[in-house]
Amino acid sequence: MKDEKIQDLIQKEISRQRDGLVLIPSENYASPEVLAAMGTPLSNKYSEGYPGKRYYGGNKFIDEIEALAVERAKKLFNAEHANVQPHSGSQANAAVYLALLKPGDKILGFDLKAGGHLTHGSPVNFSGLTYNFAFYGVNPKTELIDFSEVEKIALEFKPKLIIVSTTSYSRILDFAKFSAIAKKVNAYLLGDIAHIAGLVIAAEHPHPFPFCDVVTTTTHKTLRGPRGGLILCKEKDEITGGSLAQKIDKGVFPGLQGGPMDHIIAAKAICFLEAMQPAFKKYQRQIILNARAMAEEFKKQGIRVVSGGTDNHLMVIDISSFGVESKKIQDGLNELNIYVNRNTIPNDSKPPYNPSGIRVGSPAITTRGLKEKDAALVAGLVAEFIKNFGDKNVKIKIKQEVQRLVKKFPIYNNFKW
Ligand code: DSN
Repeated sequence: MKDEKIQDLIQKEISRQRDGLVLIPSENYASPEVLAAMGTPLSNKYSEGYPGKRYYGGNKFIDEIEALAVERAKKLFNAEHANVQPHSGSQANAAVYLALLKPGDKILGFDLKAGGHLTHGSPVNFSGLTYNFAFYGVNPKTELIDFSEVEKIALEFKPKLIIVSTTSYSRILDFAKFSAIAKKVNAYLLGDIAHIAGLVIAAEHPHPFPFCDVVTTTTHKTLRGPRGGLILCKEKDEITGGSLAQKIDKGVFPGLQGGPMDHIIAAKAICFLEAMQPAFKKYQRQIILNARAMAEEFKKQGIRVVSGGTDNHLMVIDISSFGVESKKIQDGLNELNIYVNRNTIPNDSKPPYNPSGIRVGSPAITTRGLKEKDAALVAGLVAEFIKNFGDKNVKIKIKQEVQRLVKKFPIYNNFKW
C-alpha cells in the first residue's frame, strides 16, 4: 500500500485479532473467501433497484450476484422472500419500520436493559424518536421473558408491531408464544435474529418462520459472513392482504438506502454457501457446547450468570458483588488480549456506561477451534481476573495462558495482507 500509515494500522489490527481471545458474542472471524469478495472492484458499481430493474447500466453480473445471494438466503432460512441489500442490522430494522408503519405508530419492543437493541426503541435512537414504543422486560426473579407480562402489555398498548430479539438475552426466544400474542392484537411480528442466525440455520435454536412475518439479521455474527444486514419475510402481508415482500423491498430501496454495496452482497452469497455446509452445523453445535461450558465454569468460580445459564452463544455475568467497575474489568482484560464488553444486567442499578455485567460469548473462539475444555479454561481466566483484580502475578499468568491458547488455536495464519 502507498498509504503506509493505514497499511500499518490494518496490519496491527489483524495482529490484534490473531493474538487475542475474542469473547464479544457479536464478533467473529469471516473466512478468507468472504474477506476477499469485500475487497473487489464490485465496490465501484452503482446498482440502485433490484435484479432486472436497475436505474444504471452495466449491471449484468451484479444482477446475477444479487439473484444468487437472494436464492441462497431464501433456501438457507426457508424464507419466501429475501432482501440482501441492507447495509447493516440497524438499516434492516429501519427499513422494516418504514415499510410497515407510519411515524408515531406503536411498537412493542424488548427493553434494551433486559437484552434488546438500540433500534428497538431506545429514546436516543431514530426508532424511539420516530415511533411510539412500549417495552417488555424480564421477570426480576427468573430473569426470563414473562409471557403473561408481554401479553398484558400488548393487550393494553395495542401495538402495530411486536419485536422478538436478543443482544444479551441468553435464553431461547419462543417465537410461537410471541406469535400467539401478536395475533391477539393483530400486530406484525418481527424477529431480529442478528445474534442467533447461525444457531437458527443449524436448528440449534427454534426457527422464527412461520411465526414471524418479517425476520431481520446481520450477516457477521454467528453467521460468520461480511458486515451487513438481511431481511427475510413472508410473501403475503397477512394483516392487510397485500404483498409484504414488495413493501419490504420498497422500504429498503428507495425508502431507506440508495445504491447497494455489491461487494458485500457477493460476500453475503459466499457466506450463505458456507452456512449450507455440514461443517457449519457442527460449528454451531460447538458454539452452544462451549457457551454452556463457560457458564458452568463461571458458576463454579462463584460468579453469577444472569438467568442461571445459557441456551445460546452468550451469557451475561453479574460482577456487582466484586466491588470493581465493569469498565475497569473490560479495560484490564483488553491489556491481556481478552476482549469482552460490559453490559447491563436486568434491573441494573448502575448506568449503561458502567453497568454491573460483562457479556461473554463463544462464537469467535469456537471459530478458532476451541472445544468445551478450552472454553471453560478461558472462562476460568476471566473469573480469576475478576476475583483477583489488580494482582500482578495473576495478570502475568493469564497473559501467558492467552499466548499459549492463541498459538494452539491459530486464526488467519496464512492470511496475507
Ligand atoms: N452491537 C451489536 C452487539 O454487540 O450485540 C448489536 O448490534
